[in-house]
Amino acid sequence: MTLTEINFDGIVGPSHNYAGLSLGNIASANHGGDPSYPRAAALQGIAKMRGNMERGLAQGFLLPLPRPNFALLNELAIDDTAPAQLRAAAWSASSMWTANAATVSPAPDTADGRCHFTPANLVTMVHRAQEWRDTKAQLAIAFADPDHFKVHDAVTPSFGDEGAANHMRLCEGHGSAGVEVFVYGRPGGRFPARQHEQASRAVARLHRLDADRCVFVEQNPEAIAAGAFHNDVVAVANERVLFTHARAFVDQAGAYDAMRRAFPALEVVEVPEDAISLAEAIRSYLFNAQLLTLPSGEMALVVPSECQESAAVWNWCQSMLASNGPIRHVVPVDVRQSMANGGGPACLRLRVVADPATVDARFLLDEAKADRIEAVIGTMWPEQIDPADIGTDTLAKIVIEAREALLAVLSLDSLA
Ligand code: SUG
Repeated sequence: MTLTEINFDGIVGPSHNYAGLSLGNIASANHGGDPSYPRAAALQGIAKMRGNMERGLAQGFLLPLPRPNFALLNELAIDDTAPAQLRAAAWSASSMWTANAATVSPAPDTADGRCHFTPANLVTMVHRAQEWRDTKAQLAIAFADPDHFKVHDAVTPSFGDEGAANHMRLCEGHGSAGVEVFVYGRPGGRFPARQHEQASRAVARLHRLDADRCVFVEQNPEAIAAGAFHNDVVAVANERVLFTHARAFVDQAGAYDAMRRAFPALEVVEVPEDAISLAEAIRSYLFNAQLLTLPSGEMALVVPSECQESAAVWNWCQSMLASNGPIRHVVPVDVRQSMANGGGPACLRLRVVADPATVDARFLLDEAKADRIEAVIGTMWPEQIDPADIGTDTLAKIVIEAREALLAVLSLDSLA
């Protein structure tokens, strides 16, 4: 039994578009109404996955959800008189951001020794709230083995839950017992606080975590107001390391103390405001990075290529590499199509710790399968979607056929 971290990236769906749906997500607001390029977006995602496989890391994927979502269109009686944003909600490809698919507690952390998943209810935004049942259906196939996995329903919808985007795990190694850090926001600020404390606490109980190995910390309301709509826009953890902006939490020192009490080996890599402002951190998405342990044991930070375009951010990365810190590599990747909707490298993946042999192999990636997926994307995914295409029968047909072709190639037709 070899417990390994497997990153499950969302394959960008054929309806990927910019509808400006996420209040508090600055990139989404800035790009609402722009044309989108679903084919390029999906290929950028595959290239990121290939990069991580080349680094020797295990890679899985989750599939686009069915769009347009006719169930949502019917339930809300969405017709031509409905607001444009509501019509667009049923077409959103937002399930590509699989950091929001679920909260995952690996087997070493749970009382029953199984890896637990709770799909995120995502109730704050209608275009995301429609995701969880279809997400759960995929998780139930991918992690079907009841000896190793438990897939729950989403938590009571009245408490907003955004999944792994507001959850971090500290551990000596991925396969050893971890301390799980739940980060929530308090409502009442300029933008919605999407993660409710009681949702986090419910997930910790559902996953049967040891209370002494759970830490609950509050997001800095100033960070949410500046556009950090999820904690993973300003902080990321891997094994002993917490990489964070100095203004991520409402009580920064108190947050470190609480984490250290539960996990004394904690190493904090903190970026001060005078090196990189909160605004610049959010613009560049430096912290929405994949912090990965390479087979050599060294850590690499996979960052969006936008980080190279910010002198402050790139200079800081170079000085970090020159110092003797725990992060030894910084790897820029081009995920610009996703970034324009507020999704960086970290948003695009769900981290699972499991023995790959216990996971349904249809959800695991290798080079040959990546070739097959790329071939479907290259022929079936629309090259461009303009806002006026959303809602048309022509686009609906293309999007449905594209997804079905992908499911067929992966022998996952049961999800059709
Ligand atoms: O929920 N964007 C997503 C981005 C999610 C990023 N995920 C993490 N930080 N883990 C969101 O705000 C934009 C859709 C639009 O505007 O068309 C959107 O849903």
